[in-house]
Amino acid sequence: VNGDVVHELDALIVGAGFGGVWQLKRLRDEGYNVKLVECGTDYGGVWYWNRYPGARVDSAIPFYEFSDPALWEEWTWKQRFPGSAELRSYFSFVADKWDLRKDTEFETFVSSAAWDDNEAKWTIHTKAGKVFKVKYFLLNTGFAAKRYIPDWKGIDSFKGTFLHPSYWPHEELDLKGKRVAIIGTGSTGIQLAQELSKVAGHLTVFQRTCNMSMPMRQVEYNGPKQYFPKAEYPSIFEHRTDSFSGFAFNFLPRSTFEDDEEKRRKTYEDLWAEGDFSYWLATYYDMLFNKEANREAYNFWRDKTRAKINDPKVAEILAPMEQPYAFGCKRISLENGYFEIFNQPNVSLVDISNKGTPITDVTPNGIRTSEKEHEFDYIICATGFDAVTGGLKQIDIKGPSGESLSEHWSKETTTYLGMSVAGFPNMFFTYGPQGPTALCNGPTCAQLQGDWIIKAMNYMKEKDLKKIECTKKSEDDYKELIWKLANASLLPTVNSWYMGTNIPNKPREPLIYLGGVPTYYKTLHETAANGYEGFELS
Ligand code: NA7
Repeated sequence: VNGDVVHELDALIVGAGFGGVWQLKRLRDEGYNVKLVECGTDYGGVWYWNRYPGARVDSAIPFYEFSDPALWEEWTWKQRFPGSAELRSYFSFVADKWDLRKDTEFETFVSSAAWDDNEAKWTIHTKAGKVFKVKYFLLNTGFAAKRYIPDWKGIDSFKGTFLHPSYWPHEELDLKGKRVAIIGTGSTGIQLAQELSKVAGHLTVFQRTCNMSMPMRQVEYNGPKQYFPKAEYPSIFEHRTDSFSGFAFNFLPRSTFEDDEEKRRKTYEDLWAEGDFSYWLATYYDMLFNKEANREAYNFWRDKTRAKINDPKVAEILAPMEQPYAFGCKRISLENGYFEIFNQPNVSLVDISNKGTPITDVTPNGIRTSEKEHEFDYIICATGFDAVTGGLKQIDIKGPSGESLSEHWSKETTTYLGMSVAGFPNMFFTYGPQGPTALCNGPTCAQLQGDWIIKAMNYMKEKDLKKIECTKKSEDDYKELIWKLANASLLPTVNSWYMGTNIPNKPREPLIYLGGVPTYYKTLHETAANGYEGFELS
């Protein structure tokens, strides 16, 4: 290609988080000539980038690790919900154990890819000018590869430090005694606020929408004993695909109002005490689908939460008396004392919703709202990501027609099975649009989808086929299914990254598959059993 050295491979994997690491290990075991490239300098995916104080996974162990016994028999976690640094150590352990480093290239950003129909291969270029020619292009860029910072006027004029948490510096940042602003109260904003409230001279949290965050109930381990005995792990991993969300728990088999008030209260109390995502994903099966059931869940959450907050005005912003949006239809976060920080004298809350005082611009000294200027040394912009599609669209990927993925998805996102796109042969992605992403945890998805992709590649090899591509019809039918599943739930009633509405002008559409892991798993299985139904193989 234009005289460059071309590296020929069976497959190029992009992204060294759970998805990419699993595929590298499995594909190599199956005898493929494969490389993994990653723009960071080490493994970990979101955990490589997210180093802000308090960064922590909110999926419990052992659901947030690989199911390979060679790993879990040896690896012992220190916490039920490990922090970012421990997760990076885990990735290093995995890389050594599976001997991944020799086939991984770091500091390698894939900038473009184009399909050559004559050769039935992808030509892939990196930013540094490296060229790969491969049969399969496997994207594991995750759902949070593209940061989002609103285009407020004046950001460049700010004299202090302005940063997005997923670009937190690798060296420690001394915020002791400083005036710190956090904008955004998603999982990141909440975790950060909990930690920074301990050190900042004054911390101001700017909230646009309240986060219906629930107690995490962290557990510390001082020895080999983990939350579940390791003897149970094989069965736990096997049964992940029986759970709607890929965990140990499932929705209750009864609806909210099948129980009388007393029984319902007891059920809520038990789920609340359990911590984890129980109150969200192990509750009555109709909670995400029925308005009244949802209101009941909200009211319990609201009362529990308000009881933690001293100032009724602050409580009204953090947990309004009147339900502001459907409970659980925006990503729920798990908290460790988040609401109590607002009882501290060094923490304040600013309501930047339309009912309050929205941010108008950033000034040399801080943040101006419709009410006044707030002065800061640090502004931490925890405003999230162009989630799910952003990481894929930022690569210039062109199929045989010359149309780019970004063009293909300009009006709406279409995929088949949340892993492939019509017009983009031999390209698969994991943890992306229209997969069980976000209501399922990363490693479960990485293994489930990764294994299916590898099975498809093996099938192609067995039958001596060159090209696999989903049809436009299967893409259209799948899109209809995605909407049907979403419309049966309350999800489309809420603005969130699940619906693409966190980014101005992004199409409003469900970006996640709401059928649950068991149905998704069954569909994948059936598709494969029927000779990759919905795909054209040639
Ligand atoms: P999220 O969950 O997308 O949260 C972003 C936060 O930033 C959220 O509170 C937003 O308020 C707020 N935001 C975004 N844009 C603006 C503007 N323009 N003005 C004011 N506030 C804004 O990102 P996170 O990084 O916290 O978490 C990402 C995922 O990581 C999370 O869902 C988990 O899966 C793990 P909004 O709610 O939109 O009103």
